[in-house]
Amino acid sequence: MPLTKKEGLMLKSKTLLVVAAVSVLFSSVVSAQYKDEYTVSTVLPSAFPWGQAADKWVELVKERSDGRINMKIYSNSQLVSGDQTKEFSAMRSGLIDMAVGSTINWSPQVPQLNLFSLPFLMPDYAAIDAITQGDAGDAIFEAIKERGVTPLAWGENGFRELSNSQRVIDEPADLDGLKIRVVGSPLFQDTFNALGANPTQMSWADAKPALTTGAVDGQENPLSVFDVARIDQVGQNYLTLWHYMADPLVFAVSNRIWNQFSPEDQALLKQAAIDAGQWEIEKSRAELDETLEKIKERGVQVTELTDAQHDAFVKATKSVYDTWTPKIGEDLVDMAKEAVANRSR
Ligand code: X2X
Repeated sequence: MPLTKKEGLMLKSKTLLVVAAVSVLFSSVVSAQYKDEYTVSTVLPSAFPWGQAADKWVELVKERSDGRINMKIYSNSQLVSGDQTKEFSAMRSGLIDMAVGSTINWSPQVPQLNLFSLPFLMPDYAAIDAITQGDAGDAIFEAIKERGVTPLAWGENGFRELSNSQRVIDEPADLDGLKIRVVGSPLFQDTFNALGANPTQMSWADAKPALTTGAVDGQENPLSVFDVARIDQVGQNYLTLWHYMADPLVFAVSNRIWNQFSPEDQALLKQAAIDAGQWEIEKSRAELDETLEKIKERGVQVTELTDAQHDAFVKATKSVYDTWTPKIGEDLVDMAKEAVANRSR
């Protein structure tokens, strides 16, 4: 039976609707398809344990997915023009897919991450592990997730030691008036102000030039960073092993990207991150003694603190806890302190 003009029009518009619906469906399927390559941001490249942690993750994921999931590392914070404190926001907004990042660099966006920067909270590696592997670590991962990024595993940058170009530092008074490069949240300003120093917030990209020209007198970084970046070559002749804090690394994926992976691939990405993190933590801890020897051989004067000297630094920085515990969260700080007190050694 031939269609009336009205029926014909209705059919046409229905067909159009179906076509439109199918194309919407199709494009959403297409957008949920995996990318050819995922960007992975790091600050430090492959010469450092940090970069090696990212390399390992990429390698394991490629291998275990039979080449279906490919990730490419962009080091030196290049995806955020060198400003490492923007890495977390860039991941959240979808500009960066994944990262292996330091708790220091993400602390401006995730206040809970300042926990690790509380001076002298963690006396040894067992203390770091007690926090990251326990309830406090879980609470921190939840806080990261709530802010738009899915954390998968922990890695390690290391205990941060203090270097400078001017003098031996073995008591707070030695820091008086020294210009110290710091990065991350204002917590570091508070710590170094409490010690009488003159802290300046600066990216890693700007740090070495500033040390070279003498714009700053000192800096703090793990021994591996001091060694590989050859910080001794820019006049940093004095190194104090004060272990005042350590920054764990976090392997993470932007939530938007995470939700596009199948549950099986999410599990694959996570297990690979856990394995890469464990591998890197063990490796970087095992290399430490040798690294310190190398640094000493280059003529850097290394100072170890007696218990009394150490206590003087602890005492001088107590005020940082008063200011920052409310910002980090009283419960989280208590949980972490308890984990440290009950750690197995
Ligand atoms: O900038 C630093 O000091 C570094 C490389 O250790 C971090 O990204 C926190």
